[in-house]
Formats: sequence, structure tokens, C-alpha cells
Amino acid sequence: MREGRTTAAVFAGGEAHPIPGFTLRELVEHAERKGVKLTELAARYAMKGLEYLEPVVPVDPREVWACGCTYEMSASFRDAEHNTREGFYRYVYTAPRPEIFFKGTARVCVGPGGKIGIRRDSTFTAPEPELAVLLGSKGEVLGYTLANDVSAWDIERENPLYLPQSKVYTACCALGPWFVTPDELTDPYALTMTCVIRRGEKIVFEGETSTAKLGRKIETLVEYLLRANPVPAGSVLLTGTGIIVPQEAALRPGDIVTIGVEEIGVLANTAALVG
Ligand code: DO4
Ligand code: MG
Repeated sequence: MREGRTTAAVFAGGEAHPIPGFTLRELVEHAERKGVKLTELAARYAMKGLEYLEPVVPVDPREVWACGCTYEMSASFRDAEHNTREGFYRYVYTAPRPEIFFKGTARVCVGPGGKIGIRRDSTFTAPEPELAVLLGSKGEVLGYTLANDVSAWDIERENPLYLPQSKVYTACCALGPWFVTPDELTDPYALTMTCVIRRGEKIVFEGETSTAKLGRKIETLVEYLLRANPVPAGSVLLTGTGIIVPQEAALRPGDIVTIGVEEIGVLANTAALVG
């Protein structure tokens, strides 16, 4: 955020080189129109000086999509939760076609420090820490960030057909703190991801995974997403969770959820009731 406007910027440590006149989505669209690489355009347009800028949601995506059951942990926990057909989720983990669902638009996204939502009709809402990618219109990965696919697990558990209601609602998706470009993050399958939930002074949950456990290649997920479905440039794809938060640690208003990956940064959000 710069002079009251959401502004793209190249972050360097705690400070940033602003790119006045553009949001990141506008810069992605401009780079596509000009046929120039996003990183080249950003380097060309970025101001030389460094400023302290408050990071906000790093992109206002036209579309956010999310993958499910891409980690064995997510599939087996969900199967254990459900009394539906045996191995319903494991099937998706192993089948050629991945699970991909629509998570929403910029309307449901919050950035670092923003409030993530707990639906009033849910008693078991949990964070799902995920690696997310920023896409060009041909499916090229333009950057990596952290995402929280906040989910009303009890609604999904009642019946898998309720998935859209468990996944899509106000403030159900946190993104940030910024995107790291593929030239800086060369191996997205070697990232240690952590998640901590704090309630006042107490830690109510701590979990860790590695993206080495992601059961599919990101290109495969993107390829399925784009089949008969050309998503606009600047859309975001969440790659699924490998950290599962049990019901005992269900989110309560005021809880602080912190997701971290050393090579990307930290995404922290406070939970709040919505609706
Ligand atoms: O199948 C339900 C959703 C799965 C999901 O969001 C995940 O595995 O991350
Ligand atoms: Mg998820």
C-alpha cells in the first residue's frame, strides 16, 4: 500500500522498490500484452529508491483455484473423518485426475495481517497451509506465495457435496506475504512449511510438512486446471495442504495463525467470525 493505493513493488528485505501506477495483476496483464517477462518489466519500472511499504494482499486475483488431496495426509485424514464411501479421498489422491475446486475471487482474499473468516454456522473451521502459485494466461508459474485455504471442516464432513460451502465464503483465503519469482525459488518441492496457531499466550497447534510430500507436479495441476478452462492471467492456484489441524484446535475468534516457509516468508492472520 503506497499513498493510499495498492501498488506493486519489488521487495528487498524489509523495504521495497515501488512500481507506481500498477497493481501486481495489472503488471502481469501489461507484461502479457507487451510480450515481456514479468521480472524484466518489474525491474524496468521499479523505482530505484527503497521505501517502507505495508504489504497487503499481494495480488487481487480475478480467480483463485485450489487443489485437494495432493498430500497423503490430507486424503487419509479426510477418509478417517468421513463415513462416506471407503477411500473416497484416497481415490482422488491416487487417480490421474486431481481434485481442483474454485476457491473464489479477490472478494474472499485477505493479505498478511488481515482477518481470516470463521463461518457462524461452523464449529470446526481450520487453516490449511498451502503453497500457492501465480499464473500467467498460458499456465506459466510467475511466482510462489503462501496461502491459507481456511475451511469449515464440519460442513465438508457432513457431506462432501457441501464442499463449496465449506471452502468459499468471506475471508476464506489468505495470501502472502509476497510472491517469490521462480528464478529465486528454484525448487518448489524442497520447502519446509510450518503452521502455528496461538490463542493468547498459548500455542494450541504446531505442525510441519515438506513440499517434497506433494503427490503431484505443479505443472500437472496447472495442466488439469487449464483443460477447457482458460483462467485469466494473474489467477492463483493453491496446491493443497500437507498439514492437518485436528478438531481440538478448531479456530476461535482471536486465534493467530502463522504459516512460514524460509524461502518465501511468513503469513500471519487473526481469525474472526464472519457473516
Ligand atoms: O477434498 C477436499 C478439499 C481438500 C483440500 O482442500 C486439501 O487437500 O488441501
Ligand atoms: Mg486445501
